[in-house]
Amino acid sequence: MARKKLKVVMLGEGRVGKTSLLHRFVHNSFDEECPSTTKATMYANTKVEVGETTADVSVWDTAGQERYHALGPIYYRDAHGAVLAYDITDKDSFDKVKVWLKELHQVVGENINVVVVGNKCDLERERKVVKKEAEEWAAAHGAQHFLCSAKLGIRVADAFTALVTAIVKSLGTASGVQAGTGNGANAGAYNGGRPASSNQRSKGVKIAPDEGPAREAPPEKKDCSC
Ligand SMILES: Nc1nc2c(ncn2[C@@H]2O[C@H](COP(=O)(O)OP(=O)(O)O)[C@@H](O)[C@H]2O)c(=O)[nH]1
Ligand SMILES: [Mg+2]
Repeated sequence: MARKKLKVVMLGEGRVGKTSLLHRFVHNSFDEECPSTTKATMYANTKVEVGETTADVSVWDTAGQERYHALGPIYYRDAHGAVLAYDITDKDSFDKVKVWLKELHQVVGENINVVVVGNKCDLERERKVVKKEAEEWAAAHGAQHFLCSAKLGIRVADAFTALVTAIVKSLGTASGVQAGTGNGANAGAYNGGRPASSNQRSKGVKIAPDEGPAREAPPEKKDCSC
């Protein structure tokens, strides 16, 4: 079984739900007040099995610096993938995804794997971003597009596991890939290295608890009706 150490960064405007998406993925929970007040840059460690590969994934979240587009090189350094998030009720946040992708490419190059997440799909009636436009833009940039709700736990695990799967595939089967150390300045263990919650459902992807064998992922909630 090959092992890979991966780094994934959360990108997108403030308030689109990046921290909430990460919490949903790692803890399968949602905090209405939102845990976005801490000052330090943080990351969450989780383990995802993709076929014959175990990926140790560090997902890095911002500490609010995205509001000034001032994430800095440590945040991006050695990233294998990015979750580009926008809020479906906020057109500007979708327009800014384009800026985030440009910045990402400038810092780490264009080979990085990306998924685009339209978050807050529970607020479909307040939608301001044209779904087709977002899907087409993502496809034109080689990225999968997911409509998610961190609040209701819709397709969040799908988005993350699709990204990890794409990264693992793009890296091939070579083992011992070195990625973000997860020890960058200002970083702190977000979840104490605990495994992601069991809300994964992508086929062929298993979440492996640190202390035991991998298990088949139980189903996540079904798609948004949007
Ligand atoms: N309705 C709804 N609200 C959400 C969702 N995800 C996050 N929020 C809310 O959006 C706000 C910003 O979320 P947060 O995760 O802090 O965004 P960040 O600044 O991008 O990290 C908070 O009030 C969250 O409760 C969602 O899927 N649906
Ligand atoms: Mg946040």
